[in-house]
Amino acid sequence: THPDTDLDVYLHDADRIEALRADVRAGLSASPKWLPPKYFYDARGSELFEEITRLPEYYPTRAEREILTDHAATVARVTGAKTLVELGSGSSEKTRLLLDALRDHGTLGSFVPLDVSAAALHDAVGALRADYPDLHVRGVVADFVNHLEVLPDTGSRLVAFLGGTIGNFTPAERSPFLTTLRAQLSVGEWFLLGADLVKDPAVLVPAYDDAQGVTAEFNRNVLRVLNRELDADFDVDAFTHVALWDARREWIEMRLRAERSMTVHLRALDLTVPFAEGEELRTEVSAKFRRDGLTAELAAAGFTVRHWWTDAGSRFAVALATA
Ligand code: AVJ
Repeated sequence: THPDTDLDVYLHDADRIEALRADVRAGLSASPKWLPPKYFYDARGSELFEEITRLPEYYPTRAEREILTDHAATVARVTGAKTLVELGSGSSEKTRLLLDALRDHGTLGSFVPLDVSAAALHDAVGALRADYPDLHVRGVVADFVNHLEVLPDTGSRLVAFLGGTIGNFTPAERSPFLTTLRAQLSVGEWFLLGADLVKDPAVLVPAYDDAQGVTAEFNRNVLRVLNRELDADFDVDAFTHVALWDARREWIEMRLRAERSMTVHLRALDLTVPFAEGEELRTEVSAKFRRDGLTAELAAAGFTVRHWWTDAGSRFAVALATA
């Protein structure tokens, strides 16, 4: 465990490893095989993701930053939030646009970044405290799927869930997530949601299959995580990166394709996993949204969308909804 007095820890290393073991056993025993995307983000994976956000093909980060730059002041005025909670905060880089606007508006008292990574949070909290000396910053180490009930109740909250991470849920997972989040909030509190939009696959697919191969490295990194954490022997170079657009389900799927038949051992799980030549392991779903569909899903969970903003290219949307 990270010995850190700056953080409230709800997700302990023992729970994290137990969840990893259960998820990997379930996913690699299934047909077709799958792994949850949350295990991409070890130190190397987080660095690779930061690199992805700067790629010419990966538009979501820039599009969302454009929206927040244009509308953060409106978010501050409309919500008058005293507490900003950010789910899956990572480096909290774009969040500074919101913090600045809420500070200028004069209502903000505290910021609560919530993330599974204690290391990332520790660094983010340190930097934020230095840059926002009047702000109360408290990091929460938690999993936003399992620990929503630990959101601090300091009143007049704005919960931000940015970056399009909502797309990592399947539709069946989104509904309980949104309903649970809504149940934690009081009427009049706010939810700010960043979502990537359905668009031409000629734009979507390269965003997940860039020319420099950074996304391919990010994808393969999950096998390195399993090798380290579960004493596995994946031959990482024997897997190639696949990104495809599922037009019916309107999501991008990332997969790892076994280029030869092989048997992988995960010694910590006492699990042996055969791969056929050409077999594909699903590592991520990144769903893309339409305004009507997402507004209806939010309404079904008890949220009312008050604002819907897009970037100039209509590639990405930020919705501001009230409980
Ligand atoms: C962090 C989940 C929003 O789905 O676009 C980037 C992760 N995967 N490139 C996304 C990701 C491949 C990203 N999210």
